[in-house]
Amino acid sequence: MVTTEQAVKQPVTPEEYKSGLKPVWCPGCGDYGVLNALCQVYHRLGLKPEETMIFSGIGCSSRITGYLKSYGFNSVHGRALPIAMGAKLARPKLNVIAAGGDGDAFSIGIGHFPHACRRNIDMTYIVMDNHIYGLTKGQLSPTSPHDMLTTTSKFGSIETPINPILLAIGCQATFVARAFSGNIKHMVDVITKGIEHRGFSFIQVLSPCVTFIGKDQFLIIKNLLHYLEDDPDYDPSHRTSAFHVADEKDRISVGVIYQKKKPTYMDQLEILRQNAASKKKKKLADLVEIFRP
Ligand SMILES: Cc1ncc(C[n+]2csc(CCOP(=O)(O)OP(=O)(O)O)c2C)c(N)n1
Ligand code: SF4
Ligand SMILES: [Mg+2]
Repeated sequence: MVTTEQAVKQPVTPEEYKSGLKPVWCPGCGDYGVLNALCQVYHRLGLKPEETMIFSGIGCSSRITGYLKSYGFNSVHGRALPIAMGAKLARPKLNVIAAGGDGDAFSIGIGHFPHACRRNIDMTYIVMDNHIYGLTKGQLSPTSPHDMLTTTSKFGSIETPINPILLAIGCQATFVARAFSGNIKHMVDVITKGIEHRGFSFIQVLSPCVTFIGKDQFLIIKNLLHYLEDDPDYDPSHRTSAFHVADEKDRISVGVIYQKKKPTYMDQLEILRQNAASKKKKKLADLVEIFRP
């Protein structure tokens, strides 16, 4: 979450949030869109580079930390979340983002995801989902569609893919959204809302791999997009509707799919601290009452 004090106008332009290191992503890779969107989000929120931290694992997408001027750490495969959570606990005033790919998040790193969701630490996790392992040259990932041909599923994948949005809602994440790297303006709105959310925000960005899936991936996704903002009746606080939207087969809904107010990990930690310091115990339930919508 960003406080009003932090959101004062800053003279840092979106371009100035870039580190100057030239990305080695393939021309046309969806991850360029995410990098550009993040720079615009920081600019819009008036966050200075020294007020932000970004952590990643390993993968093409995980390289994003090196391309931003904020504090950052390109860590080991699958470990973006625990490192980001630890950093937020140590420096709660800084804005913390964890970022990476579908393999990093849902293969080797999947053990961390449910706990990050249910813990509700005030931070944002952006998964650049291209349905494949890009860096290691096109192997099957946990989000690869059933039947997809990859270097490790030459006759089609026989595994049912993980649905990251269903998983996040099921694991009690308090902000769950989807964006598409082919629409940067919309992605900027979605990531901004995620950072402004008080608690753990998860954003799945559909970010095509033009090299190992092909240029068609952009067009296929674009033709299936449905913008939740265009539906005045959609209520992101309604969990059953969110599950339904997450599980659609004939279209891809983007925007804020689910959002709920809930005390953060730090809010509850503060109550525990107060209880430990005084004999008069305050119940955690009182805090939950404050956040009930
Ligand atoms: C412990 C460990 N196991 C395996 C690897 C090899 N490896 C590097 S990146 C990667 C998968 C990357 O896929 P994804 O997270 O989807 O990122 P993308 O490249 O698609 O953006 C793998 C398996 C590694 N670096 N470390
Ligand atoms: S291999 Fe795919 S994911 Fe990696 S940089 Fe190239 S297009 Fe992007
Ligand atoms: Mg990937």
